[in-house]
Amino acid sequence: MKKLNVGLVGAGFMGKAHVVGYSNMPKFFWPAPAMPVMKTICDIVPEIAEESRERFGFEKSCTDWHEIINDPEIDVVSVCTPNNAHAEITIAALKAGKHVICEKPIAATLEDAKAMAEAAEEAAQKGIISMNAYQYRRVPAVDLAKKFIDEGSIGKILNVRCTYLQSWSADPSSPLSWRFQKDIAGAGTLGDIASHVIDIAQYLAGDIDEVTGMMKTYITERPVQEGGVDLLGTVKLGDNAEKKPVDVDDEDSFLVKFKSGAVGSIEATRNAWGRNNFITVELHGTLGSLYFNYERLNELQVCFANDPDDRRGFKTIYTGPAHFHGDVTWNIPGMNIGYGELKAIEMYEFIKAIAEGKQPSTKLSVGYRIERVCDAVRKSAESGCWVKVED
Ligand code: SOE
Repeated sequence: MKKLNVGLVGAGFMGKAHVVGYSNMPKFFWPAPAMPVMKTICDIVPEIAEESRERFGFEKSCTDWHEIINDPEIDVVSVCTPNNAHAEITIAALKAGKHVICEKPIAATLEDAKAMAEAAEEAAQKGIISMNAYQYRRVPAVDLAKKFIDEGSIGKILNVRCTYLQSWSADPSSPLSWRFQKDIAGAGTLGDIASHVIDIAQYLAGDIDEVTGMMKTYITERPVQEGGVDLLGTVKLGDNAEKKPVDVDDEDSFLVKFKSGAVGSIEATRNAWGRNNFITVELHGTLGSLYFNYERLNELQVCFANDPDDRRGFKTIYTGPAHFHGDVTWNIPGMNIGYGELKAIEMYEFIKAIAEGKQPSTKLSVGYRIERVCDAVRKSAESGCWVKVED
């Protein structure tokens, strides 16, 4: 079986998620399209780099990502750094002939996103695969929703209502990590999580054409955090810690018009107590409705207009062996999958794309279009007007 040597940059939360994906992929998908080999892990903090090498089973560690790009033995690069480093690393890796999976949002600026999509296009001509890690469209229940839509089971889509609500930054004493700094993250909630539901909305209902919305920052300063670790609100730094300003959005609410004529809304916040990974998508069509909530990710609710009046209502389909990759995960319905299995599915799609020489569905141009939707939301929040998404 062909082996692919992996170089991973950024050993934080998403670095761990990629390792879980690579190492579990062959356990589910066998024979695997190719075998990922954990070759080199890079983190700018030397202790984290070395600890992660041991913990995640890499052969080597380093603190300078150029070592990975310049290593002829590396076939695949995982970019799991904060957003402002995505472009430089991804473009260098693609130019060096490596296949790349880059975390979302694609970049911290629209210019970087464009440059990355162009570099991906150029590399694709030479058979290089690249992918943006928008994994939630690969949840089996979301895949099933897509199937219902493509089969015409809910008719013409009229309305798409999405939310992505989390609570981890609701406490003002949680730290000012890079996720609250515009020069590193590019955006707050908009790039971090609204981007995920923009992806799902466009995947299910086609391109968004125009938006109008609001962006709001409630917690305008946070305690400074040392060390660069992505604490995601798990640590409270207390009232006496030095505070610095937050210069990104906490909350975004916007209305959308799709090219198809459908309309809808998207709301996102990381400050909603009680909502943890509350990704919801509800679609109403001329023949029925679909509803998905990630907090119950093994379920899809469906309602069909043609059911008799006295029987019509939402019913719940539990995903399992009969659904997307369910034949290889767990073979009894109701055993369910979670975030770890989802990352294995994502890595399967990536490694299969490399083995077959076909770009995956979330190629970098998809990430670039999501950025253009985000840019339109930003402009609309400033002007108070409807803004067209750049084509
Ligand atoms: C934090 O909001 C975060 O880790 C996001 O960055 C991820 O994209 C999301 O999947 C989970 O939450």
